[in-house]
Amino acid sequence: MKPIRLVTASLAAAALAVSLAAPAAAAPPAGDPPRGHAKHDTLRWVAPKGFHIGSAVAGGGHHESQPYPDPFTSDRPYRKILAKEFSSVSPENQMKWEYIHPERDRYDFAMADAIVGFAKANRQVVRGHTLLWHSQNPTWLEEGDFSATELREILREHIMTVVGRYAGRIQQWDVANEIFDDDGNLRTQDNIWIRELGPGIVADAFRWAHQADPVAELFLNDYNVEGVNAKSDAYYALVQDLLAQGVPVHGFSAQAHLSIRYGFPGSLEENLRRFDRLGLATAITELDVRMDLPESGEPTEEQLAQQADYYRRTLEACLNVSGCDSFTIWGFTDKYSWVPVFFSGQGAATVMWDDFTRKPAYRALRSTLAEAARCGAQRPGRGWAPGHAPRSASFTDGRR
Ligand code: 9MR
Repeated sequence: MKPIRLVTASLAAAALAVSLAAPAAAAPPAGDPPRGHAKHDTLRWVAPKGFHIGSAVAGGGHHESQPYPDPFTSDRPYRKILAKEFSSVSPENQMKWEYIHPERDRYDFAMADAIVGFAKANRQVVRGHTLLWHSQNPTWLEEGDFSATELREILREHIMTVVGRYAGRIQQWDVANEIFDDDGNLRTQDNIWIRELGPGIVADAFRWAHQADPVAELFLNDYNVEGVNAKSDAYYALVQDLLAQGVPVHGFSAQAHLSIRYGFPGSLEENLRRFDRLGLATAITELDVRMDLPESGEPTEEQLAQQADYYRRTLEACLNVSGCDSFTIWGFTDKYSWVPVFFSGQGAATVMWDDFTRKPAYRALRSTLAEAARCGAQRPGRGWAPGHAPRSASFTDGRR
């Protein structure tokens, strides 16, 4: 079914009229939230059937330098909200090379296993993040003195091991992350794989991942590719080249680390749509909307309203593109956000305050999801469920 076009919340009246004829809000895509929660009041509950609403799972990375214990394993209220609000989870750091493959001959799956187990218990899907990246690689890899043949085998073995371990349990993998710079040039210097092995290694990474898990949807993922620009153009060209070669690439995703300091990327929907037309899935994978904090440290009402508007417009753009059925925010609470750690003087980027109370941005997401469900905007869905082949599994030339 073609999604109902969402333009602004002011369409609520029209949506209400439609809702009289349409069935009530559909059940959550990945099963009911766990018992004991007010499930009707959550994002996953109100979302259109087949549409996955996700969050990053806080742990590793910047959290290790903060004055709190590991959020995912230590913060029970946090875990409860993660379970009840979301139908998809993404390890924020726990599947990155430095955590999952800390020594050449040793993997550490403990944290990743815990997340995949949590997702199963709470009927959530998982987005795997990430396999080929220039950042958060272990020292043994970045500073090792490997020949090209050895490096290629290291990457192949890593992908086969990690993807293979979770085969059938990961809905989408960010296979290649941030491989272009903002001018649309391949990162031939800071990405160890591309530097040492040439651009063809990207195609090989997809081939190995597909071999290790033929049902996972395999993505190219990046930031600053929300709008039509030099960087997203580079992806558009690359992906057509990969598809022409028969490489199993199934999706293109925009991270969407936005700031109200800048204008909203108004061509987001148009951009997602051009990848959709190539037969690819699209997704929003890391949305947050940061702001410059006033001296008081408290955002103004205007800032919060603008932030809510950015969240809503990002969600609407995704809902308006039929193959965009995965929408993930990069953490749901300011308590654990990466933003103040990386951007001095900025923050308040997520949809909940430190104490988990909801901001206007949370309500914007929920009402937009509910409106889409009321309008009958069910996702055509590639029917992903553990063990089920994605629509792309049957692809030969990359077209649906
Ligand atoms: O949120 C992650 C943070 O904890 C890490 O310290 C940081 C290190 O690079 O990575 C953050 O996540 C990034 C993601 O993996 C890729 N896109 C950009 C995200 C924000 O930097």
